[in-house]
Formats: sequence, structure tokens, C-alpha cells
Amino acid sequence: TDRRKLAAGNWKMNGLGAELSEIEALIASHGAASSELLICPPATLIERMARVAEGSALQIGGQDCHAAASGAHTGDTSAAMLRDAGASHVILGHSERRAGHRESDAAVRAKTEAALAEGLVAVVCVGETLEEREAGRTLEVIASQLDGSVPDAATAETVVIAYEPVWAIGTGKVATTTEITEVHDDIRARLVARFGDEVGNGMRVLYGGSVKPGNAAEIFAVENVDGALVGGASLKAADFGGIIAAL
Ligand code: G2H
Repeated sequence: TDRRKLAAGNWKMNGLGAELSEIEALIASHGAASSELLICPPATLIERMARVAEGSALQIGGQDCHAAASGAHTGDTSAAMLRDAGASHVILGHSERRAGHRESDAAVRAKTEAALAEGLVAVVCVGETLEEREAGRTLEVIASQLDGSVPDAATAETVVIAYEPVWAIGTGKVATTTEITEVHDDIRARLVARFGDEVGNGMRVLYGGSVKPGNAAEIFAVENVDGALVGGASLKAADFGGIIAAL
């Protein structure tokens, strides 16, 4: 199947207005790329970044949204608000939110449903901890996160899965291609079993965790890897550009 490759940047809690110059540089060098490009800045930058990216191939996303459409939820952002600010995508269930904000699979699923209802593409993250991997529970943990976090209404156009082994995030430790192959093949098989051939084979599965220009090509060569979710290396146009070039 031809799945269009996606390079997605997750700026996490990084980026002030001055860093929009990196986006200008990125667009100047890769704004006409044939792969799909996405940057998810902090919520405070979405609107300004979307304005800078207008007319280019670069799409803008949020890093989280609330499951409710509006209401008394101090500090939260709804899917409609992200869309209103210019976002087309939203990352949901990142391990930093699962761990730091105690987000359960059910919570991630509810947020994903809210995102889909607003027409946002949801990038749903899954991944095992080092302890789970060492206990031989990797595939079982990922399977239960997928079952619990991805809604039944998911389609190949509306949901992207990101596999991010927690022990490889921001640590410089990258999973080996053997480890990545095993998990991505298993995710693919589960998506096909649950959603059928067309949706299951059409849905993109990204790898995330210390992806850099120097290791991207080897990761993208893995059959069921359809791109990357990139943290640290998405902050600089030169680094992210190197990853895009490897797609
Ligand atoms: C994993 C990844 C992006 P980094 O969290 O989501 O971050 O590339 O810095 O490991």
C-alpha cells in the first residue's frame, strides 16, 4: 500500500515568537515537499505559526486537547479552539501526558473522539516503558493502549498512530531497527484485524523517540514505518530538514 509519509514535529513546551524564524527557514527549504509535513508548537504559537505556514505544505497541530467542546475547564484547550487557531492536527496521549497528567487510555480515546468530531487529524501515541519492555510485555502493552485509545470511528485519513518507546524519548537512545520492525509489524497486524484491510493498511504508523537527521533514513527504511514524530530535532529547521530529506 502507498501510505504517504509524514514528518511531524512536536515542539513540546518550547518556542517563543522569535522561533518562528525556524519555521520561515523550514518553509523556504522544504515548503514544497511532496511528503506531508506537520509541526505541533505550544498552543500559544499555533495561530502565529499557522499564519507563517499559510500557502505552504506545512500543516500545524496542537499537542493536546480537552474532550469537552467548551466549559469550565481552566487552562484547557478544546479541539474547536485548536481548529479556530489554524490547527489541522492534534497529538493525543503523548507519554509525557500519560505520565505527567495521568491520562488513561479512556481519556485519550475521549479526546480523540472530540478531535475527530472537529475534523482534526489525531496523532495518537502509544509506547512501552523500559520496565514493561524488560518484563517482555511490550506488544501486550501497545495492544491494550491501541484498543483503549483509538476510537472505532478511526479511519486512515483521520488517525495517525505514533509508536514512541518511552525509554527512547529525549534520551538519545533509539530503538534498533529490529525492535522497531517487531512493534510496527504488530501494530499493523492489529490495525488490520480491527479495522479491516483498507483502513488497517492505510493508517500511518510513525516512529518517535530521538529521531535525528543521522538515524532517520535507517528508521524510514523499515517497512511499516510511515514517518516520524520528532521532538528535539524538530526545533531547528536544519535538523528537521535533514529528517524530511530522509523520508
Ligand atoms: C518523543 C519525541 C517526540 P524526542 O517524545 O514526540 O521526542 O525526539 O525529543 O525523543
